[in-house]
Amino acid sequence: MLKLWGRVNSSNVKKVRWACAELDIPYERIDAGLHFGVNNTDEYRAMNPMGLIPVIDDDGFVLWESNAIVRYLCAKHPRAPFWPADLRVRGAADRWMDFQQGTMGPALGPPFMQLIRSPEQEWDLDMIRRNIARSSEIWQIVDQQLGRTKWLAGDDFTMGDVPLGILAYTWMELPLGKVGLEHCRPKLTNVWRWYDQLQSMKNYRDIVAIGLT
Ligand SMILES: N[C@@H](CCC(=O)N[C@@H](CS)C(=O)NCC(=O)O)C(=O)O
Repeated sequence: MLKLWGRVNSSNVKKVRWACAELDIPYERIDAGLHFGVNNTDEYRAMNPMGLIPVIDDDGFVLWESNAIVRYLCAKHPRAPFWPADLRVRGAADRWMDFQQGTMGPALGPPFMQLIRSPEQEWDLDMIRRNIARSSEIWQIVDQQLGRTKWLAGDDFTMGDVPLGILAYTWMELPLGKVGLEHCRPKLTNVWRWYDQLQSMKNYRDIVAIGLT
């Protein structure tokens, strides 16, 4: 059976769990990361030299990098429309996955790490302000896309909605009021509509919307 290492509250582990749920892939999960440890052992680093979660072991094939794992699982257990059969739709889905890793994640990750994972006395307010303002701008790009299409890659829910769908939960739940930045989270019509669509999905509620801490 597929093995997955990673704690359930990690946004990158959520991607893999959500994909497994959409594709009906059974798996065994081993808690790892933060207070669970495991990811700093030599054994774990032999699987993933980055020492990060998630990692999967599929019958001896070890893979890390969450978006690569989602694509691997989709290709192995193809199910449209989640893994789009049309290459152009798949390309669009890929684009939004990469956009999460390369653009939204680097903006939203640092303030998340401070506001959720660090004590208040360690907060760097200038960095938080800068990164939240940048995240807000990036959500406007997502909003423009969602003004044109129901889901990020087109008419259907696909793997392309997974990485940003998870960060949408982070964005909506981040306690911006605590640092006087609530105004940086304007009610973007299309993002909010898409977020409602996500919230209406059982897998999203069970796997993603389970709290940030
Ligand atoms: N680019 C990597 C990033 C992985 C990553 O940063 N994982 C975080 C959790 S979301 C981690 O391992 N943090 C250390 C820990 O939990 O101990 C991926 O997408 O898989």
